[in-house]
Amino acid sequence: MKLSVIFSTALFASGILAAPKGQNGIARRQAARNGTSIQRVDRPKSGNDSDTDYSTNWTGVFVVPQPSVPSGDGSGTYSAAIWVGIDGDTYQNAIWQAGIDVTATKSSRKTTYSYDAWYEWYPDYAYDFTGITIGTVVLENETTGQSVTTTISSTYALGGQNAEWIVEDYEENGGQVALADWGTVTFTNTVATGSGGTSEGAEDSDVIELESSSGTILSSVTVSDTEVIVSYV
Ligand SMILES: *[C@@H]1O[C@H](CO)[C@@H](O)[C@H](O)[C@H]1NC(C)=O
Ligand SMILES: *[C@@H]1O[C@H](CO)[C@@H](O)[C@H](O)[C@H]1NC(C)=O
Ligand SMILES: *[C@@H]1O[C@H](CO)[C@@H](O)[C@H](O)[C@H]1NC(C)=O
Ligand SMILES: CC(=O)N[C@H]1CO[C@H](CO)[C@@H](O)[C@@H]1O
Repeated sequence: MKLSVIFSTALFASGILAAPKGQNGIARRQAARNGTSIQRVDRPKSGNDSDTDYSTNWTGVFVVPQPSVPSGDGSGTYSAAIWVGIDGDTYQNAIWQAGIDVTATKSSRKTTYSYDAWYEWYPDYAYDFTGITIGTVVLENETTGQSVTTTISSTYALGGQNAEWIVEDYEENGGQVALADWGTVTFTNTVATGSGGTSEGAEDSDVIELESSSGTILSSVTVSDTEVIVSYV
């Protein structure tokens, strides 16, 4: 995932803004606007700088890293903030900044990751962006301990109204696939935590059985607090 933070158009060629020492903030920002104090990263005349992106309108584009718990450290929450900004080093009356917090939360069983995007015009507080939703999925083969993690973002914020445990006769090429006998699938640890921090088990869930177009019931579902068991019948 790449996150780009755009402060203004066509002013800064790179994320590196070098302030001449000894000027006050406004003169320094004017000088920066005039292009006289920007430490520019120029397109290389020869050679191949494949690590640098060039843009006339974007600054501060970075690839969001996956944070990890420092080796040897135990359970807990570990975070870092990554941001770009204007002022705040030599000029301390205001900072205009935006970025993300990356967090790794380690428990005895697993480590989860989360990302929050925010902006702050110091001395005001930092505000979270609500328009961007970032979702992380971790799939782990518990036999081998191998896992894959993917994080994507969307401007379609989730409503947070449902948590689902599903066996589906899915669609492909415009029609439902021929349904396999899946035997019995047991979803364990069926707990969902909402934005308010309250956790709900599956016991009071709505159960939806799978029914063929001719009216045959093809599934049998039982739910408890911590399990959803879906059998083919
Ligand atoms: C910026 O440019 C304007 C007009 O080109 C000039 O009047 C001004 O003095 C410049 N400011 C600085 C800080 O260089
Ligand atoms: C630059 O280097 C990258 C990988 O090192 C290569 O894929 C790319 O083709 C090179 N581009 C040019 C213009 O040489
Ligand atoms: C999980 O790992 C085991 C052992 O290597 C393998 O047999 C199995 O196919 C893996 N399961 C999945 C869903 O990849
Ligand atoms: C609004 C605008 O011009 N956006 C462009 C900024 O630059 C990037 C890449 O350099 C383009 O992809 C955007 O279209």
